[in-house]
Amino acid sequence: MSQNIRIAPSILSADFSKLGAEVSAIDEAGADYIHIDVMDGHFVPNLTFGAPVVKDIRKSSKKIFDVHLMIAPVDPYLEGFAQAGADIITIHAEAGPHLHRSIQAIKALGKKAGVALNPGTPTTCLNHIMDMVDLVLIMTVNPGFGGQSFIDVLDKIEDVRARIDATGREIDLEVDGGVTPETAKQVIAAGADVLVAGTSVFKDGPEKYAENIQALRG
Ligand code: S6P
Ligand code: MG
Repeated sequence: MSQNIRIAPSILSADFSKLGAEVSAIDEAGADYIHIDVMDGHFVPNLTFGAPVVKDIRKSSKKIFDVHLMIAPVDPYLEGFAQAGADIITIHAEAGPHLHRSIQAIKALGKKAGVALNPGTPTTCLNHIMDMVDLVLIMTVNPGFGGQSFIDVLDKIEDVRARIDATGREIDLEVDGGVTPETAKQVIAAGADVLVAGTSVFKDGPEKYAENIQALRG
């Protein structure tokens, strides 16, 4: 089966002193999605930015804004990110007790809904929501920081690929964390079709972004 591989550079690894220019640069370098890591210092041990920053960088690219909310609670903030220009809003299965209701809320805002699973979270949490989601994000690091080493959950990616194929629906299988040209081959072979990458895209400066993105396409 030919996979439509998409690359989603994570702006967590960008130069925050010129974030708008960085978003434009990865857009022009061939990014398919712009992966935006929102962290609250509570659900994950790091802080990044909120909806106002997403709103401001929205004018820097027309590409899909793939917003990854590593926050808890998540429900109070969904509308703000939707209004800021998110196209996909991904929440963590571990972030609260009402995953089904949170996904309903994202869909009601007219946005695509993603669900993220940390490395230790079993795929059984997908059992009752596969007919609602547009993206499943399999974390291959424990979230919070870029530049971490890849955690091998390839069997989990294969499981989710089978679950997605069984639905007959168009659902992205996104992988996030420690994605390099080497690990990209492995996760693509396991069934992933959207690859998040920070360090391996943003290293060596803007003149290398296009080459770095291409190197991940396998
Ligand atoms: C968690 C966050 C990720 C990272 C990702 C990309 O840390 O959800 O999106 O930014 O790990 O960074 P890297 O350097 O691992 O490719
Ligand atoms: Mg992320």
